[in-house]
Amino acid sequence: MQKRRNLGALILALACMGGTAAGAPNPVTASHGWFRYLMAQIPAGGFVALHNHTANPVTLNGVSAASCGMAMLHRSEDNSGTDRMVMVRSVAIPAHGRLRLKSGSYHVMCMQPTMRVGQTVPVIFHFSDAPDLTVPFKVYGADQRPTK
Ligand SMILES: [Cu+2]
Repeated sequence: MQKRRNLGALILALACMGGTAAGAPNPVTASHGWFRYLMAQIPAGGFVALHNHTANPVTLNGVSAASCGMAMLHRSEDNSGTDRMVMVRSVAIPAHGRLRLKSGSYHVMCMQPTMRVGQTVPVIFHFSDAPDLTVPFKVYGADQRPTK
C-alpha cells in the first residue's frame, strides 16, 4: 500500500516536470508567435520573440512542429536586393535579452505546413542551456498579420 502511494507521487512529480515547476520560472519565455501561411505547397514563415531571463546567454539550437513536417531555423540575407535564406544551426539569445524572429531576419521555416488560417499550432523550441519551450503560433494568411 505504502509502495503504491509512493509510485503515485513519483508519477505526479514526473508529470509536473514538463510544465513550469513552482518557484522555478522558465529561463526562456516567448511572445507573439505566428505563422504566415500561404498554401500547403509553400513553406510558411514563423515569427516570435524569445526572452532570456537568465544572467547567461542561452543558445537556440533547434525547432520542431508536428504541423510543419520538418521545421528549420532560417535567416534571411539581403544580398544586393535579392532576398536569400540560409539555414542556421544555432543562435544565441543574450543574457537578459531577447531574440526576435521576424520577416527579413531569423525565422522558423515550416517546410510542409498542414495548418489552416485561424488555427493556433504548437511550435517547440530547443535550447542547449534551457528546457524545451512549447509556444502557441497563431496562423495568419497572406493578407493578414498580427496587429501588434
Ligand atoms: Cu526561410
